[in-house]
Amino acid sequence: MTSRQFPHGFVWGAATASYQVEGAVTEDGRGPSIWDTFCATPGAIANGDTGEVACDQYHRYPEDIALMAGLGLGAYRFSVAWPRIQATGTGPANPKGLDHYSRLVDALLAEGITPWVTLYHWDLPQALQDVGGWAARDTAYRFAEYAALVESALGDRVSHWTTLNEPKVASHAGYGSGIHAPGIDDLGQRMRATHHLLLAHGLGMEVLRAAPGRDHTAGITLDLSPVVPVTDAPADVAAARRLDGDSHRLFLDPVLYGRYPADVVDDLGGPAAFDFVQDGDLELAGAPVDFLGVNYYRRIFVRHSPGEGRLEAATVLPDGVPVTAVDWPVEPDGLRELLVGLAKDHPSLPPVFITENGAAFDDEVSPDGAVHDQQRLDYLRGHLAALHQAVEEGVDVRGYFVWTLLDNFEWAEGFAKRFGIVRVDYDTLRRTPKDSAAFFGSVARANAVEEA
Ligand code: GBH
Repeated sequence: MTSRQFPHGFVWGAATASYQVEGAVTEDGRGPSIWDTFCATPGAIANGDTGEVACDQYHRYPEDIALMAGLGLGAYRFSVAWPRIQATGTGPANPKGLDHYSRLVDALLAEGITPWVTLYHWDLPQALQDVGGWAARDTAYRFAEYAALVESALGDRVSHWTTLNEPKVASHAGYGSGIHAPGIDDLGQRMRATHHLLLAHGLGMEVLRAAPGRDHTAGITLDLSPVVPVTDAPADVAAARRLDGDSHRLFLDPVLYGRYPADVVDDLGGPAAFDFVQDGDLELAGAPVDFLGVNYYRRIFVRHSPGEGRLEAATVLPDGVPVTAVDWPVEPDGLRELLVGLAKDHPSLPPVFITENGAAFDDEVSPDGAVHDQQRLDYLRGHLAALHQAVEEGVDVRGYFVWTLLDNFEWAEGFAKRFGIVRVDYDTLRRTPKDSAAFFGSVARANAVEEA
């Protein structure tokens, strides 16, 4: 048994997202989001599930905060639902929407839990989608106005901000494959959405920086994975480069350097295909961030596959690697590799927070009501040991948020896939901490992980 001690002040928290946990979709003046619309589309979501009730955190947040306090967590990363603040995405703030988050923030602070606010975790007001959504440049300016409303209401008590969660998923799954809201499959719209999300990030950073009398810590969260060619054949290596470029560097380079990567621009049709980029956009997108949020779930193994979409890259599962309930390989060392690689490739990398890491497994409830989720516990232990190795190798990582506090609405997968360290019974909405919750709490309290 080795004890791996994390640096003093390391942040331990749990993460959620508004549409995945809140429910109460018509309450207190909330307008519809693209996810309400998408959930009403036949066949879009497994089992026809919707976020109408979800975990009912909108009402039950005191209980969830008590759970986190009981585990000894120091931070809670949640997102604000834009359509609660502006039902149609424009105009003055809805005071009842702001009040909800203000109460949530106060209740967290009363328990000594630091709120980490994500401004956008995919629930765009439907009214903005009706005029083009993220494919329309205007949405980025609407986002900046919304960010200013949230900042002015919460910024006296909230000092940790993330502009966007995983813009890649918002653009690529929302506008490029259509498996997420708004369900569009169009490369041109996808490219515009990518750009306008990056612009929104830049404008949001500007709002947070300009807020008078505040000293915010602000950044963005990207989903990143090491992309590994299955062989060193040039065709596989090239396919891995294309996929890594399209998924990761297309976002990372604008954020870190204010430019699109040249090879990815070529893959997407050359500079002429980026005619929507205006002077100054990329400077905004690349303005310095205080931290980079990294969501890590898996390694991606790639093989060249002619005919497999534009990228001709197929994601494959290596033999013998265990997988989670959503068929993602369990690759703890991929987290170390990712972080060490980021630090090596980007000497000016800002401090990193792991803003999500976790796994879905088919948990069973024991006759006594307990949930002995040994697989999730092992997943977390392995990833935390790998994270500690990255710290030892010199990567400036300052915190870790488990995905996720509660079993919740897993987007297109509905409620069938459970990522929580706390079980939710969707009939009674009762919460039951799993064994992984006790484990994670012990790590947070000790600021250390025991490696088996
Ligand atoms: C996060 O998305 C979200 O922020 C969160 O809301 C969500 O509940 C959570 O993860 C769990 O899904 O496996 O070949 O499709 C993660 C989305 C998952 C997108 C891994 C990229 C890798 C490529 N990412 N995926 S593949």
